[in-house]
Amino acid sequence: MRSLVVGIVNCTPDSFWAGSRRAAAAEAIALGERLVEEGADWIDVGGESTRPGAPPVDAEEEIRRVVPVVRALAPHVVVSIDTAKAAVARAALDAGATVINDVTGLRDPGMAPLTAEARATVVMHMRGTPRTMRGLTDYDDVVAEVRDRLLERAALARSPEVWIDPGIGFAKTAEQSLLLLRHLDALGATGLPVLVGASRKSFIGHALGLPDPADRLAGSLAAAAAAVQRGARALRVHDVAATRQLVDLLWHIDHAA
Ligand code: HH2
Repeated sequence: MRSLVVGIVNCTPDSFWAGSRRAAAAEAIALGERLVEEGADWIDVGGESTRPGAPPVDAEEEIRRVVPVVRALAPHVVVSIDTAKAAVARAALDAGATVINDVTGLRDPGMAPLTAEARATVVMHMRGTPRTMRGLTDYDDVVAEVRDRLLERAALARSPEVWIDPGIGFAKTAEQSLLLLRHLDALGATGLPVLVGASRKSFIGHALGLPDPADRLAGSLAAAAAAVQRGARALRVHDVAATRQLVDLLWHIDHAA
């Protein structure tokens, strides 16, 4: 099966890559439409940055940022709402989103019941909050611990489809993010579909000596290829056109006769 390409629309003034920030709704909608033209299978709309150290955004402000964008895009493409707050997920479902993407793995007690209304839920692994997660990277066996924790959290979701995501860069050192990608097949072995978000993240910068996310496209494509070859069924990316080519060519290679 060809992996899905999930295009990122950040309705924020402070997401970690400047190129992905769209503070005005009209600009965020235009980005989403462009990513659909470039071949995105699904668009992930978020209104709160989760970069290390990011300040929290209250639910009212997050709803103000995402709802007009979800409402405009949802008639044309599958839209997920990237939020940790049940109130925001509620508003996004009402505006047409059909997938919940929760980086905290359904920590808000209101979130699990809401997943029953979504056709799919993405449960991501993280520890702590964006403010505290950099200090929470002690694991005996990061791959096994992430897998086991994801299975526990995924069991709370009520959607017909439940995805798991290792949370690249969330309470992980750069080395741990590389290890999770290297052993991604251990997540796929659970039987749940795996989504990976490695696009332009700092582990690429650490490995290649590229401090500026603007320089990390080729590294992101390498990470995407590694993920697809280890069973990832969806890639959450900023660069849809390039990732679409990558996914499609890998598919052609795998099906060459
Ligand atoms: N990464 C980010 C945000 N949401 N959701 C999932 N499921 N998996 C991820 O890896 C993931 C995610 C961070 O990337 P981005 O949205 O570009 O940055 P920011 O949080 O600064 O807006």
